[in-house]
Amino acid sequence: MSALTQSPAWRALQAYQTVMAQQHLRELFNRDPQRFNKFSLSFSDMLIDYSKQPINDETVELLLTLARQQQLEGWIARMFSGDKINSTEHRAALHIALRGQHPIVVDGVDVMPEVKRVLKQMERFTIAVQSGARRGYSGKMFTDIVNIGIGGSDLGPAMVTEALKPYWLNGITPHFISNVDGAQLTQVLQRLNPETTLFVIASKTFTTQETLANAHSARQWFLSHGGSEKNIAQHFVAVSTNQPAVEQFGIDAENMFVFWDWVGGRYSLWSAIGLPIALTIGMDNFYALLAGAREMDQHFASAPLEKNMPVMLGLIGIWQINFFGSSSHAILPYDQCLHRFPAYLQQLDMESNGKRITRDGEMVDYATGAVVWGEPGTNGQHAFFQLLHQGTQTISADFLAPCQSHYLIGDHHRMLLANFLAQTEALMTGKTETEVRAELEAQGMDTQVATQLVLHKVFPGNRPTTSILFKKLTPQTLGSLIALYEHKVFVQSVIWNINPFDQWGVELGKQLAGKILVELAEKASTSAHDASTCGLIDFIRNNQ
Ligand code: G6Q
Repeated sequence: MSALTQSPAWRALQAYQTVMAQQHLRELFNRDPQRFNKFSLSFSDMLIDYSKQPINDETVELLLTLARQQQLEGWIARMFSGDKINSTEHRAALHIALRGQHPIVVDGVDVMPEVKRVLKQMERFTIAVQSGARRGYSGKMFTDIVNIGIGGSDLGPAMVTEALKPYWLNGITPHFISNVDGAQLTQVLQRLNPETTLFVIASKTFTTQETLANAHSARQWFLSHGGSEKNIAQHFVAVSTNQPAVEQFGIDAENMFVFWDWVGGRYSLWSAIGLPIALTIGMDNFYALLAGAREMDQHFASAPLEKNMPVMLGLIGIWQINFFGSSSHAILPYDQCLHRFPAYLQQLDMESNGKRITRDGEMVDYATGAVVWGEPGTNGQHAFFQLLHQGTQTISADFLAPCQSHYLIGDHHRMLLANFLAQTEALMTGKTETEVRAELEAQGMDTQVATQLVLHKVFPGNRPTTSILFKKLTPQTLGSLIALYEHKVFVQSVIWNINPFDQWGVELGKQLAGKILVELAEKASTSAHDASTCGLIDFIRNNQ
């Protein structure tokens, strides 16, 4: 057994889970009128309500004891001071420096002057594009930005630009190409004019197969649709840590925006990887995004654990995953602009905490990261909410919504919020057999028919949710919201004693595909794999 599962704090939580599991959330609310006040936190214009989680004062105390036992405060301080907490890659994890203001030293060098230099470079570039000082080869202004990148070099900027659509500048439309499936590139390019299209090739390593294939094909398209070799420099820029590879691709160093090995891919939207964001919403709004994240960083680094939003969100997740056995966690934004937020968080959380070896090199004997998934409300209500309400699994869910919408149309926003509130309330209270029977009788239903139907219409309730409300989805608020989840993931990694900043599982995929790519091009059958893989390779070959 691991030190963690043997520890007094862990055991106390295990014992207390059996107490809490016997109490319905409805009873907890009936018993304690202060429940909302006690189990909600607000910060800036954001509120987190975790009172609809199966907790009480004792649970919170026990979770905080676990956090202290795992030295959470020390780990937070280590992250902020630039320690190499990404131990398997011997790197710091300093996304907080990308939005920071104070010196942070890594390997004897303060990283902040470089961070500021690149931000200024981005600022000059975005102003030049937006003002028309930098134009396409025929003299027309750029109208379309195509970001070519995958994973961390795609999901963050794609999610943020969608979320901040109300802030898009006139005349510029962003597009994102990630999949190596030529369908995506073809479908985007067929709508574009090379004279007015700017390509951003985004890759930390600049060796990722999908990104390089898409970048080469985009260049080919540019050259075969009117552009010439000498125009490439005007239309292609790169964001990377690997200058030699960028130059080898044919992009001049002066059209390159750098970032650093201490920025993890899925934590990189705050760096030059955010260039398509800045080009789409303007640098001032990009700075506001950084400021929002910085505010959350300051809160995370300084608020006491019990008043600390990322800490409490992380600990509630630990309570669900490790003590109630939840293996899945739903992210349900009641905001269409956040429609890519679940996909973004899926990478952030699952790639960070989908690990089973501890920092000490031992196999864990407890669950780590949950499966993260979700869709915007109210769409989900007409799809998978059935399972949330009446299925056999208890799924913990985060509901997110802005109090104000950017889109003032009829009564839509009030209807959206009414649904948010009704769903979180119904998931918590449920509907008892007595209530259902009374309802059916009031409708005048025959008693025998009602008896047959009654169990189907019972809702057990007691389904845990956390509500996150904010005033309006501004760049600043979005920055805080993303940083909230980044830090929540970190909190959980500390409790589990795993490194959230590496991704060896992703690296494996990158190696395997390269080998099979060669075999797919060969004529003869292969016997170099298991029978299934060889059979599949043969089937593909015979059908091409
Ligand atoms: C993120 C991961 C992964 C990475 C992509 C793209 O944290 O490392 O999603 O971002 O594999 O890698 P490149 O940016 O190096 O092309």
